[in-house]
Amino acid sequence: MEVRLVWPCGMKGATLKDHCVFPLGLGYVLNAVRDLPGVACSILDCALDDISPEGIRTRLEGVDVVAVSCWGFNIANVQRTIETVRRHSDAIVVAGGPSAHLAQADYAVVGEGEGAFRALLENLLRDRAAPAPVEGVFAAGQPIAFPECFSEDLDQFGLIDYEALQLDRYLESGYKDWMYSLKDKFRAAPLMVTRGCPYRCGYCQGPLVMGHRIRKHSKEFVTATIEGLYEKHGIRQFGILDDNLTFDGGFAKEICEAIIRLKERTGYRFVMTTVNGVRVNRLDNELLALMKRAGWNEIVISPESGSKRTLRRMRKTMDLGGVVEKIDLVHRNGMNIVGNFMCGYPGETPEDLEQTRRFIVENDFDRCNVSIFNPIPGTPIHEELLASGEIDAVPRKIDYKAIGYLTEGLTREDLLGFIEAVGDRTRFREKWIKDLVA
Ligand code: B12
Ligand code: SF4
Repeated sequence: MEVRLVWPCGMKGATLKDHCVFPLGLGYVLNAVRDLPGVACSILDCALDDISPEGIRTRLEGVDVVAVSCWGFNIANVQRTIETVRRHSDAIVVAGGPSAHLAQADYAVVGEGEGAFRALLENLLRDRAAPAPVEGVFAAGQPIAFPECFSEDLDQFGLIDYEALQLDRYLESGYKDWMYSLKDKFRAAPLMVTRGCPYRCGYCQGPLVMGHRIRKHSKEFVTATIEGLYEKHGIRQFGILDDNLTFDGGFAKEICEAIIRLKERTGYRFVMTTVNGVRVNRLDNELLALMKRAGWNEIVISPESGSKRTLRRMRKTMDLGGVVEKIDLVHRNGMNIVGNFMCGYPGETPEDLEQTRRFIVENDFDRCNVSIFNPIPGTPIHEELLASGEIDAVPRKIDYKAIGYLTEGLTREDLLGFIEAVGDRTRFREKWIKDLVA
């Protein structure tokens, strides 16, 4: 059975440099099915090879299963890709990834993909027309729910094959990790250490895709990944993509210590990042000191709002006083601090925005990123807005820089005025950046 894992092109018109997401998830899925007898699986990267959703028609000969990765930002292209496949071949279409539930595929693999996709292929090999059901896989027309089953052993499918994912070509095409204080400086690659997040923020899909329980790769897996990337691809910046690396503070310290030992043993020099942010209440002096020694120079946190009322509505259990203390602690450990904030959350008023503005300008962030709230299908707040009739069910592109939703208490001018008032507050400590590149 010939299986093609498809990474669709992203935003039309944007270059990879502007809009580059590395298909790490497909690396995990590929590993999970590679050794399956009777299956030949490879990746078709439409973003890298500039293949339009219609252009895929010339790549379908002999392909039995087309399995597409769906995110909110590429959902329109996913849909066009699926239509092309249907017009030009009789391949079975499978959708996977965070927005799999929105695609009109024959089967949607919802949530973590490895085990479910492998089981689906096994069942298709036995009976192509009517494969036995698999938990987490939904046939067209079936009501979809995010599954609760997640694999415990993250190491089981082996190290990620960054060659198969064409990391070097991604780097040539402009792929970069998001280290705000040092953009474009080092060759970068992403990796995962943990999956899952115990929190339940109303706007976030993370725990729906990867569950609420934290599951971990071993220290050995992490250091072997870093060593391989350093030696084979010249990577000097490692971006940990986890939702919540520091939730288990003890484990996060063990990971830092393992990285420090690797550096001491090999003489390697590289930096570490956690672009999605770390949970602020889990940071203590010992962890921050270890992170600094392991290679972190910038800590990203996501308070999201300076208004207690908005934080309650977001179901974000965040103590703003604690954030202020941790900003100081990060600085005392010689690292820059970046804050992610959101505006336009349902129920917000100009007074909430003013509290957030004050929180940003009165505290010592080295940079703040402000996004505009957009409801992500499947998240608790999306379902709430849908039920109240405030939004419709039509899938829309998720773009945090555009006003795609406007809550009753705010005008467009309020939102744009807030963004302007917060302004570009980048002021990284030069000394720490110089230390880094010395
Ligand atoms: C890391 C990350 C990023 C990184 C991406 C880094 C990279 N890879 O290059 C960055 C910071 C760039 C990013 C950006 C954005 N992200 Co983001 N991101 C994540 C995060 C934390 C992890 C994603 C990841 O790489 N996981 C690692 C791999 C192993 O998992 P995976 O890709 O999900 O793949 C697994 C499954 O999804 C599935 N799978 C995936 N593809 C396929 C295909 C098939 C065929 C099958 C069977 C299975 C399958 O199996 C895989 C293995 O289990 C998730 C949250 C989460 N926990 O999922 C949010 C998340 C995916 N991001 C989200 C969003 C909204 C965005 C942005 C739109 C935000 C923005 N600022 O505009 C942008 C979009 C990208 C862009 N450039 O415009 C949403 C997605 C919602 C949606 N439905 O699309 C999530 C769920 C978080 C949230 N807010 O709820 N993101
Ligand atoms: S926003 Fe962060 S802390 Fe909240 S549920 Fe999502 S991953 Fe967890």
